[in-house]
Amino acid sequence: MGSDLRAPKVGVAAFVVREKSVLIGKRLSSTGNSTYALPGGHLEFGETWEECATREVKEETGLDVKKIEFVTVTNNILKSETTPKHYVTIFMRCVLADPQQIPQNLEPDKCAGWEWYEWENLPKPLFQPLETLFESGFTPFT
Ligand code: 8DG
Ligand code: MG
Ligand code: MG
Repeated sequence: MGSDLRAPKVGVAAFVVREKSVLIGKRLSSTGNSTYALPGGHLEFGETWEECATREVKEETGLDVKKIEFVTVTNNILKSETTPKHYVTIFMRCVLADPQQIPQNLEPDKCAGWEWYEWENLPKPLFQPLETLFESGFTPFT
């Protein structure tokens, strides 16, 4: 007890919703490499979930978002990674502050590019936490 230096991390992922679609990108990061996922990142010390979602969406896509709200949380033990990863992931939902704004790929070392996909027509393979959520019947649309 207490000898395991590994600890679960907190991830925040954002459903940026536009009509029936969500913004998805192919990951180039080591965790979940080549799988499709939402914009998002690690919760920083002192941040609210809303602040983290807003910051990560801006850093990764250039988009400004509003109406940021909590939707669900998942516990993800990623065993297929080179070193096992454990994330508690907070899923937030938001909409574009300016519906005309176009996503940019601002971290091309981490993402192949951002595209809008309808929820019933998501690209494959999804990042495992998103796949699990999708398979559970969850929808980010109310
Ligand atoms: P940062 O250094 O900018 O803080 O982090 P990042 O490089 O942007 O982190 P990330 O891997 O994109 O996100 C952090 C973790 O959040 C990720 O490793 C696992 C968890 N996570 C999920 N589902 C999703 C998802 O759909 N998208 C993103 N981006 N992260 C997710 O469990
Ligand atoms: Mg990030
Ligand atoms: Mg990220």
